[in-house]
Amino acid sequence: MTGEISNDITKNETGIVTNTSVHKDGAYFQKRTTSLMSSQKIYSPDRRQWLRSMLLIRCFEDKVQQLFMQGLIPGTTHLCQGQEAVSVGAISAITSADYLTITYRGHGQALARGIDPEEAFAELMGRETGLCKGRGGSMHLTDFSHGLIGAFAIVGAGLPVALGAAMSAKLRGTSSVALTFFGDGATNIGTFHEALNMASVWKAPVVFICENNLYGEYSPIRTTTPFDDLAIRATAYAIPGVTVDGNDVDAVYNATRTAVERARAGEGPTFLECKTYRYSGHSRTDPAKYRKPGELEAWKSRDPIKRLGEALVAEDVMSVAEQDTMRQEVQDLINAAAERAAAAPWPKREEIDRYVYAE
Ligand SMILES: Cc1ncc(C[n+]2csc(CCOP(=O)(O)OP(=O)(O)O)c2C)c(N)n1
Ligand SMILES: [Mg+2]
Repeated sequence: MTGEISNDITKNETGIVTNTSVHKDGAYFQKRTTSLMSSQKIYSPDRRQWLRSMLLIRCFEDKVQQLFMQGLIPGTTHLCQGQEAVSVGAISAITSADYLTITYRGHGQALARGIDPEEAFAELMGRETGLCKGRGGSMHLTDFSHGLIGAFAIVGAGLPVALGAAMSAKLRGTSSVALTFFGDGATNIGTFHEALNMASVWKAPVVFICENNLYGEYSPIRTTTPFDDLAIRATAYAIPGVTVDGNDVDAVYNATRTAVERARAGEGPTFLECKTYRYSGHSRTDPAKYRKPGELEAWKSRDPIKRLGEALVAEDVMSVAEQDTMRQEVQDLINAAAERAAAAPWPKREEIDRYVYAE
């Protein structure tokens, strides 16, 4: 396990890779994948919409950076630029009746779930019109009406909450599932292991989605974790562990779709590892000097937006000119949303602790 850090994976025709060291003959999950993938067409995913959604997240975070530098966003921010395909691909595979938990790096998932960018900006700027009335900020984008039941700054804290939502859905006899997003670093936290164990024993309808971006704060994964492919950890809990190219939105969608169908069919959880990379440092104060020379550039050449854009051109789904128009439309929308949010009122001083606890 020495040498370059790499997230190279080999893709089969479904875009999914099983962890060969776990499933030597590829039998278990490959088999399931093949049989479940056939129903995929029913959903006819709108890949133009995926492109728009990824562009929206990218532009939103460019604007977040600007607003932060202007002193309009208090605290800090954790950007997900480079990781957009995980949010968009996975969330496209669930319905409005499903649940999700996210982390402090959660702008992408919140927007992919349909949160209004203006409400998100207002939340980051601490305004009364924000998603959580400005009391939560960047790390806590939560909206029960979208099934977004929590954004957690405590590493690993979202997994047991998603498991609880999944078990509640199961016990109530609904077909809802829960997705929980977390980072590679979270797989070294106790709650990760407790949640996978319990979910397996109870066959909970939950999908554990790890965004393996190779770093936990300032530490490369090699210095904290004894192997590269985190999907191997699923074997300890007798659930499928699947590794996908997290910069390939089609692959993320397909893998999540399969895992969600498995969960809805009562067959229990899946652990999905999405190999990806964050372009920025851990948070606003991190210049990311610990990266290897050329690493960022190598990942940018596999940019998820660029890749989908090129695929849509190659497949005659969308021209470059149409994509330019879409980018401009998204940019205008983001500029207008940020402007309106910046003009929104602050919470009243005497109400500053309102909404923090249940009333
Ligand atoms: C329980 C806990 N321990 C430590 C921290 C400090 N901390 C914040 S983010 C982070 C790194 C997490 O890395 P990863 O799970 O890979 O997520 P990423 O930031 O890469 O998305 C750490 C250690 C924390 N918030 N919670
Ligand atoms: Mg990480």
